[in-house]
Amino acid sequence: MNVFNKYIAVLCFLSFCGAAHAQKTDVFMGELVNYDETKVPQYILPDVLRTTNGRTVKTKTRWEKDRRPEIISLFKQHVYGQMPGKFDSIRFELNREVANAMEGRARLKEVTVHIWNKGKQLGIPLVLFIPNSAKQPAPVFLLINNRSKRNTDPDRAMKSTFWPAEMLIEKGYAIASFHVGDAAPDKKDSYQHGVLDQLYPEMLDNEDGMKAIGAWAWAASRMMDYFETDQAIDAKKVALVGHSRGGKTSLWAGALDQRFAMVFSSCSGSTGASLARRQYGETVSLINKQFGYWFAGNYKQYSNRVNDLPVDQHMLIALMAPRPVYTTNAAEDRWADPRGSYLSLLNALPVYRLYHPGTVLAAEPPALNVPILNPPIGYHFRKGIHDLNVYDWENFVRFADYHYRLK
Ligand code: GTR
Repeated sequence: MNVFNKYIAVLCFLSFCGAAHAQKTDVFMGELVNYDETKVPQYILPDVLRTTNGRTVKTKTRWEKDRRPEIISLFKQHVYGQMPGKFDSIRFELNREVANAMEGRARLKEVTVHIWNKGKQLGIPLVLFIPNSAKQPAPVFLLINNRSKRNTDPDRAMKSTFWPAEMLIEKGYAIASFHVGDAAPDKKDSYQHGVLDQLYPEMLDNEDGMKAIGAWAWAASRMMDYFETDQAIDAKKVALVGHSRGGKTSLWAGALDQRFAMVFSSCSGSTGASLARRQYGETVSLINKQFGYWFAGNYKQYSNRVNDLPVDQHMLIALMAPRPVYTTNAAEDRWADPRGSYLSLLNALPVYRLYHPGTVLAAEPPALNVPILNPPIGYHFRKGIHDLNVYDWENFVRFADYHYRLK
């Protein structure tokens, strides 16, 4: 049984017993998984505004020139791996276009983004619907799809709440998706077959080379390259969306590529939005054991000494500033440490305040299904399980509507 199924099985069992909140520990892969707030160890987060040589950043200029690049290199070196500098060429092939998709409400484009490097080529498919009602280039939501491709069926024979394309079109947004497997298969024995072995094999030899999450984030930026060429899309309004492992990726991609105007990260948990030092739910040790191929080899060094990490995940959130970022959690998803994810947002505030001095968030997470939409750091904690669903998307749209209007 994989961890996700095991987790669901444990949750079902707990709900059945009516004891979902009583169970405070679980054992997984030989480790005790903590769900007890009183057992969260004391920890000190790295100061997001203090440089490694001890200077405190007080202005956005110093943040942008000194601390921001430093944090990016720390995440590269210790967590997600180095990113490739360049490729030789890129070409966008329009494979199929349907002017009257969705009963006339949208134009469908199926594009393959071809990238060449050192004589080798990789093609990553992109599916895109653009609202026919748009009078000007449309803002777009790009989903990093880590589930079945059937969720983004271009023919709409299958409709999924994971990618509710009709709803987004109705609200005036374009919606797009690429599949992680086309950049790097999501399996520990084959993740290298794609971006890594075709274009950047050197990444596989280095302990700080990017692995699957780096490759997915890199692919998201290639989709952005495409949007910059499509006249029907407003490339200044590309919002990146990811769920769980895809949500870890949307944050990392948004940190690296500031062309993304907004980032949404659903239930991203460990090495996504949640603080590593809390060691609540999935820990660095457990994620490295099960999903080591997502991260740089160096990350394994921190499995049992998480307090030595020179970063924590609030610093990843801070890298979005001043752009709006929105994260979510679900009540039945303690594995992803909802509280630890909210605390990340709170601890990213000092950076947002360099740009928007009045930004405030309450000290405690909001009640269930009460979204925080107006600060540039948005959040909701909803009822239900680990998922990306219509409630999430509705709030993403409300958040985007609000923040794009402010611009
Ligand atoms: C889990 C994993 C989480 C999360 C999740 C998902 O099994 O432990 O970190 O990424 O998968 O992607 O659904």
